[in-house]
Amino acid sequence: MEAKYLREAGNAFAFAASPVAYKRCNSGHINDTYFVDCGEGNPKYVLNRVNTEIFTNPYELMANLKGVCSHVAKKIAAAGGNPDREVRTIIGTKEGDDYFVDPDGGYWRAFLEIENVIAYDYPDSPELFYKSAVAFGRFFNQLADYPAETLYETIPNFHNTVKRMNDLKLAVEEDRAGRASEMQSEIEFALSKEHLCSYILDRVHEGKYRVCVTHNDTKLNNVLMDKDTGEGVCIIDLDTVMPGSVLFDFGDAIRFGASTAREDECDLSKVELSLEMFDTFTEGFVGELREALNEDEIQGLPMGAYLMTLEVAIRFLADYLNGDVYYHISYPEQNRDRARNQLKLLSDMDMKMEEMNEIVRKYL
Ligand code: GN1
Ligand code: MG
Repeated sequence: MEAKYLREAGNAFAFAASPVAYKRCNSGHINDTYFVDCGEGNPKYVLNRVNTEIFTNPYELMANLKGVCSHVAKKIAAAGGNPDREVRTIIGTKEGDDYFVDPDGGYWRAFLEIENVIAYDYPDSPELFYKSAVAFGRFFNQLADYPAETLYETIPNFHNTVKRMNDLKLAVEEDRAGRASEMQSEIEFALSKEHLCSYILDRVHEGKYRVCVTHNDTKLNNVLMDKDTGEGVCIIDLDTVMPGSVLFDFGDAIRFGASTAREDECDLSKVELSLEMFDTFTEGFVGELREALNEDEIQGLPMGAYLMTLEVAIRFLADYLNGDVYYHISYPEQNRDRARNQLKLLSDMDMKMEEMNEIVRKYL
């Protein structure tokens, strides 16, 4: 179904011509996204309604986005690249505002669409996954000298796995949707990992892992890849760019792209960690970040993958218990299925930890 005020929003922005068609983008669990066609010969655009239940301060969000995009655009221009293609270009409204605010209080923003690219929900080949690693690594490098302290925390404690575990415990206790008994074994398994939740945060506090500007949502479908060459062109979905550890970005990318199945695959026998994909991504990522990573961080990469998988698993599980208040779902049990999927991946990682450590040692 088309969102209310989609057309009003489309007409509010300073596009090259009036929109003639809209197409909904179905990936993304948080914001609503539409592709906007402004007719033959005109640039295309992306319209995005921000989920302000989750991103509660759209102005801080925009300040982060503008700062990060213009920083990256300068780096791209200096390297002889094309900033219109290699970083998000924000388009303002005809009135010169960042957002069109609809009568229901919906916050709409717009970007230039990047053409001849594709976002994969699943890596078709190790080469493709390797290229995504290089693209995420490059993005991290482009932001290495960004003043992290000027970024707003768009979602506080986003990768605080300890807090995420406490949120799960609260969800179990409250059992708002009456689903806790059905999920007993999943809850027990998740809780048995509680002692690991502070692994990254402890090392950040000890100064072993540095705090850098990180993307924090490095799913494969957040890299736009060139349709012809397969190269990573542009990193998108910059709403959670915040200070963090590089392990977050490595880990979340592995969780998503090195699984042998999609994130909501229900046949759990299909869900495993692919060590080949893990190896490929590590090679691309560490290769790109050779200068940026210290030895502790490289050694910690497998734990990054493990904890990001645990974290997303417990977030899906908590959302299912809370009655699906956070993630978009397309059928009632989807958060349950996602949680089971991620927990299966986690239990497979339990068995492959030594192999992951061995792979990482090759790149030290
Ligand atoms: C959400 O919006 P999307 O689909 O890129 C979530 C991520 C989760 C991911 C799980 C702001 O990302 O943290 O890892 O779903 N984003 C937010 O697929 O919560
Ligand atoms: Mg996202």
